[in-house]
Amino acid sequence: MNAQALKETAQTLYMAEAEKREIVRITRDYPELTVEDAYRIQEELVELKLKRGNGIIGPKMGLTSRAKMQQMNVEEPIYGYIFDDMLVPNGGTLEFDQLIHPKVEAEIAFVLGEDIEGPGISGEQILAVTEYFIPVLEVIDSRYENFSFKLPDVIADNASSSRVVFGEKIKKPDRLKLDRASVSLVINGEVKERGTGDAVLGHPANSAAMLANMLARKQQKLTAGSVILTGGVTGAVMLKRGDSVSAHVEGLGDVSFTVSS
Ligand code: OOG
Ligand code: MG
Repeated sequence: MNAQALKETAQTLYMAEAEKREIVRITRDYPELTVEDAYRIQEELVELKLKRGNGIIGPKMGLTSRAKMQQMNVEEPIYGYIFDDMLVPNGGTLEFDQLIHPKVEAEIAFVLGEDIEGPGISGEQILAVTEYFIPVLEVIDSRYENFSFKLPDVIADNASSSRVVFGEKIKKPDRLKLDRASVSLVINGEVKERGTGDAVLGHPANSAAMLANMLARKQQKLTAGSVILTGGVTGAVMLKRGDSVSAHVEGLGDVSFTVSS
């Protein structure tokens, strides 16, 4: 794809989000779109959001668990960015009318006390500099028709990022084994999805490590203080108006929101 087409595609994705409009996936017209070009589109899209005055909360990994890979039929982890205008307060309301076809998933986020620069970073190195864990509900809202995409499409679309709800920031407990921690996603009082931390690449810290290594290709690093989402532990669940949603992460606590009616 040439530079002009990359910019135009980013603009199309940007407008689809702003106007809550589904679009046809890019790979329908550009079946040869590469992962590298898809990240270039994502960078243009990030640039448009920064120009609008939005700030980055932190990077996110996606498609890091088998459940998510199978559900979306994409076999490779990806990354994107969470912006400050995506924040919904814990216990707050998600405005359904602002979104296209939102889904929710339960995740674990990390906050590092030091910058980490790949390549060659391991999960152990991430854990050694982690200051906090946060239980997270991420709302994803692919801009593509029927949430149907291929790997380059979802990368270009900032990994379907839409909204995020953070639970309380928990100072890294000494003995918590996040890979064994159970994670449940509850909607209207019913457990819809359940998993353990090891569903995310064996340990959520491995996801953050992989992100550090992926960012190194662009001479970028994980920075101290930013919130790093490690990817849905379980499959994502479609949201309906009026839903009451919560997630529980063993050892970290709860996070919740309500969908507007
Ligand atoms: C892509 C976003 C994936 C995750 O946690 O796996 C993601 C999608 O499923 O639309 O955020
Ligand atoms: Mg996610």
